[in-house]
Amino acid sequence: MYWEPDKECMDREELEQLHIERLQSTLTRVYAHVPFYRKKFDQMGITPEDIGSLSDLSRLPFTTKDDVRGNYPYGLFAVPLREVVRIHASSGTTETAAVVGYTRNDIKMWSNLMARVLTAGGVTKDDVVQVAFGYGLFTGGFGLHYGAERIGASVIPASAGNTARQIKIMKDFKTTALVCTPSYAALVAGTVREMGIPVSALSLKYGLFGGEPWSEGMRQEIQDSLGIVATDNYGLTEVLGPGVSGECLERNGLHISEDHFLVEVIDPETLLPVPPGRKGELVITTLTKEAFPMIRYRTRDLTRLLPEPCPCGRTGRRMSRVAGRTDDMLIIKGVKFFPSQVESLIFEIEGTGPNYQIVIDRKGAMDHATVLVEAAEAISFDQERRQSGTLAETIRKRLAHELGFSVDVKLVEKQALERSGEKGKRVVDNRKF
Ligand code: DLL
Repeated sequence: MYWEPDKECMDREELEQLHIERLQSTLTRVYAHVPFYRKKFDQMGITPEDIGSLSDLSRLPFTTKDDVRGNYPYGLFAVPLREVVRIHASSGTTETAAVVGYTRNDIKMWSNLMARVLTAGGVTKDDVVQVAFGYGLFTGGFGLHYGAERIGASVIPASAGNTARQIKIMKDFKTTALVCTPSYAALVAGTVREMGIPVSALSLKYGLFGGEPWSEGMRQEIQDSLGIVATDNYGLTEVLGPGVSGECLERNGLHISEDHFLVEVIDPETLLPVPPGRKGELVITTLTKEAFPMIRYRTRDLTRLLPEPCPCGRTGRRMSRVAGRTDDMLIIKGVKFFPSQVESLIFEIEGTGPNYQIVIDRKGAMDHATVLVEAAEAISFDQERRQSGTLAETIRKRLAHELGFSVDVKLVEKQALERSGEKGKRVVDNRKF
């Protein structure tokens, strides 16, 4: 089942023609309306007219997360604010977040691409879709909500959290499709079991999960415990939000909506394309976005393109599930952050040394983070015990406030933490994806 068969099953030759036309019009638009791009193109001595074929793509500059942050908040918008009907932002402190905008057409396009993903994952207008992603600056809630509504499904905007209530809603409202992060789905599955609710008491058929990495093993577990077919979907704020790619019921990789995105996979060291089918960093150029076009955005996500055709008949190439990142961004309980955010916060608190370590474990379905912080002075056990307890509590509260989820904090002796060479070892991730 397709949402837009003429687009999803488009002939590859026709698609390539569309690519070049849309690329040229995007380049013309950013050159005219985004000073950041005009300056970059001028410095490199290129104009939009120089890009006559797709093989010229590599002449264009990359755009990075730092470029987006450096233009905070609206510097990369290609339309005046009066044409922007929605603003979203990636997680992070306000200044480090990527702020993105959508015109009315962008929202329409986004809804359609989300409808493709949902349809590919089995959802029809007869479904009751429970969206358990956060609604807010995060793109997950609204993105999937609009897509499901576009299909004509009955949408429950449950938003994130309160698992027992989610399950009650799921049971009473006869939810047939659950939409959330895979780790939250695993938590829901575990809680359903703990509450002694038999799967037969639920009406669930499909799960559409994304926003963070997960494994094939985790898919099996969620599918078995909830009695559903679970598909993966991918996207990122800077490029659109969810809706860039999603699996069909074959569950063998995520179909990219290539009529809207031009994708490349590069070696993150040499920045050159990897041979077809090899793993590398995904780079995306948007082809139809009006408010926030992106040229060769380095996603930092590692994946590979799967060239073999899919039995479902879609011609959009597939990407393998995201297998990690080329930077140090962490995703815990669906929240994205960088160790540097933890570092600057610890740095501001008196009594802490400069060294810290984030230890991540998965207990059952749940991720759990412990932040070990070296004290500035030696902790003499008895005398300072109470004081160090207070310090750990202060750090814990500040981190919970900054990150939006709670972590354990343990104060350790000065120079107690492991180092690798000059640097402290900032992250110990014991999870398996
Ligand atoms: O997570 C958009 C999204 C929401 C996608 C809901 C799917 C479902 P950001 O918060 O900007 O946007 O985070 C984007 O999350 O670069 C990946 O590292 C990671 N990510 C997103 N989807 C997947 C996935 C949304 N299916 C960052 N598998 C991306 C692995 C994913 N990682």
